[in-house]
Amino acid sequence: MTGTLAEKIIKAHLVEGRMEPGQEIGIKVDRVLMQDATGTMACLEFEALDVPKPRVDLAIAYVDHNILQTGFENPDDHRFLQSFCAKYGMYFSKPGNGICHQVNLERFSVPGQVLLGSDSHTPTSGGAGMLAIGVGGLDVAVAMGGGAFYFEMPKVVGVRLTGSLKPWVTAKDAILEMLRRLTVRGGVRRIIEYYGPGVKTLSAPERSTITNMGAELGATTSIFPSDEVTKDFFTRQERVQDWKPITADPDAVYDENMEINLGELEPLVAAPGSPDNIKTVREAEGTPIQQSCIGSCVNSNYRDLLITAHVLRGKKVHPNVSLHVNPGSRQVLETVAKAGALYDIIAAGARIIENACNGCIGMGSAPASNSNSIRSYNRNWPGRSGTKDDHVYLASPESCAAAALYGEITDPRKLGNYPSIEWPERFVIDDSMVLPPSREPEKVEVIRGPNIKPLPRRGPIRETLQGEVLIKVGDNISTDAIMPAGARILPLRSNIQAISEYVFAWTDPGFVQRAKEKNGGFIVGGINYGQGSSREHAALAPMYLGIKGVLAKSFSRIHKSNLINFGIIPLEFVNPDEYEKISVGSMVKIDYVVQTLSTEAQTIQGHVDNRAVEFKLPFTHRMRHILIAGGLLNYTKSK
Ligand code: MIC
Ligand code: SF4
Repeated sequence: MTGTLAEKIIKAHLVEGRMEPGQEIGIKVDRVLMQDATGTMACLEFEALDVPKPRVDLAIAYVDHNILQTGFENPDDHRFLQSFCAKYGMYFSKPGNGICHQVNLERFSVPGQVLLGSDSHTPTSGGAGMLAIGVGGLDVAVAMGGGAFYFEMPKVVGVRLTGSLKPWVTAKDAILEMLRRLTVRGGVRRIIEYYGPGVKTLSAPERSTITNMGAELGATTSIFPSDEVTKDFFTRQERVQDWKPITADPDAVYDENMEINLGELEPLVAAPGSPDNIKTVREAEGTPIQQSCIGSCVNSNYRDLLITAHVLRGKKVHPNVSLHVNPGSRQVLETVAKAGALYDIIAAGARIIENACNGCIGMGSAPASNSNSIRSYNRNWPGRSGTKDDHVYLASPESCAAAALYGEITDPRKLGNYPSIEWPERFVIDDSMVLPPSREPEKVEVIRGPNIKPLPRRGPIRETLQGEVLIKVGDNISTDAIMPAGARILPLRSNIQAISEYVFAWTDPGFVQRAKEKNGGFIVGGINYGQGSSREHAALAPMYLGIKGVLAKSFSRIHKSNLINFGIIPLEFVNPDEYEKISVGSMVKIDYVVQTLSTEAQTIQGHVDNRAVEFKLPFTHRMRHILIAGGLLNYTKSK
């Protein structure tokens, strides 16, 4: 593999390791981002590292998730973050300025640079040629402190794009097609790199729709080249000085190859349950819809809203449908308002929601019980919307707008002429809601509200790990299932003791009580355990409850790192059939843990109900020592 775009960027940032798939490498990070729901912890973690200010070119915290202010918790978090940023050399994007990924793409993406963000959709900036990776907050804190970011060198998958999208078929349909082909675990340990003649037919925001939802493939990141189309976007953002061209070498060799002819795609939907549950819109046509939501970090750019306005112009939303529109950023909202298109959306009867995550993470906009909601969002795991028996379909803004008008899933190609959307000559440029760090940090006091509790810590790992299996779950369990979000739980992100009461709340309401009674224990999972978000609370809260290890068939990348970062050992069965033999209440005992981790041993033998069971130890030298130290914070401090 030589000369892919991803490889070039990694090579230019490499500080340690060999760039061979599966080998651990360390890369220098140029920029970091955090959002409020993961950021308060990341800030507390940065504070614990005792580094006075960021050792990266730019560190920024956005407020976009914990937006509903139904009590003091969220505004206290906003105030904490604002004062923390002022004191510790970070930029702060105020609530109301927009969703981190959209704003970052607009104002802070830089082609060829490395971005690390404490949110799984950080790869959105990959649409502008950035190598942008989503990780847990602690990895961001360490990178911000000047540490390299360590990860397994992924395979690079080259996706050759040819042709161009037909009317009413969109970038969202292209990434849904990728999900149809690869499923939610097809991207694990892979970077998805797009190239080929079809690339130039997609604008930077459309490319970002595709790289954003690479997170749903489980990919480490996704990236597009930076070309004249990217330059055009940067020019309209009045940031052409930040632009530079960067592409793969013409003779680049990819580890794996795919091809998509954009001209052959048709409108698709992800049916309820999982983002890879793909059907054509034609197949789903006629499904009655009670709610339609257009927005979230994957599809809330200027183009998305202008198309929505075009579809709705002069018409009314169907009487049975509630249409929610959340623009991606204040820039999008202002530019759409200036273009007059906001009027069409309002006049049609849409509910304009704040420029933030909102319904995407169950922060409002929950659908009615047992009803169908079609959303231009990126995730539809059961219950994520805030309603337990939800039925969420994921589709393009075009398909969502069509459904809003007709009250049922409707092929948008029936809507007539497809408008050609002109980008504004200049977007509305106003960075006044991004506050720079204080020039007199010594005078700034970090303000902590009563819900902001100190970071819990775990001591070094024990030589013998033993306890009961407290829960057994299936394949593709998302972090939303492990540590649910939503309007009631999300405000507890700065208080681990309080939020730990909700671990597996919807999957198994007895879990927390059991964990407390048994003094901790083990979790058993299937394939791709912990897919989805970067939330380290899905490791931190189980750690608080005394979870010692997770035994699974395989793990998602970010969650596996988060478990290691908080001293919980992720163990894969050597023989996946062992999964069947384990049940809740099984006794697990693993001896010589430290001794074995101190060697390069690839397996460890444990006992489950006195039966010998082998587990893989696919850990690098560094991961072993993080585990022995009881987590990344202890490890980093000891260095
Ligand atoms: C999500 O989409 O699930 C989130 C909420 O943005 C998470 C981050 C979090 O849980 O705070 C993510 O994607 O990483
Ligand atoms: Fe926010 Fe949803 Fe994007 Fe996560 S996926 S960052 S909750 S808009």
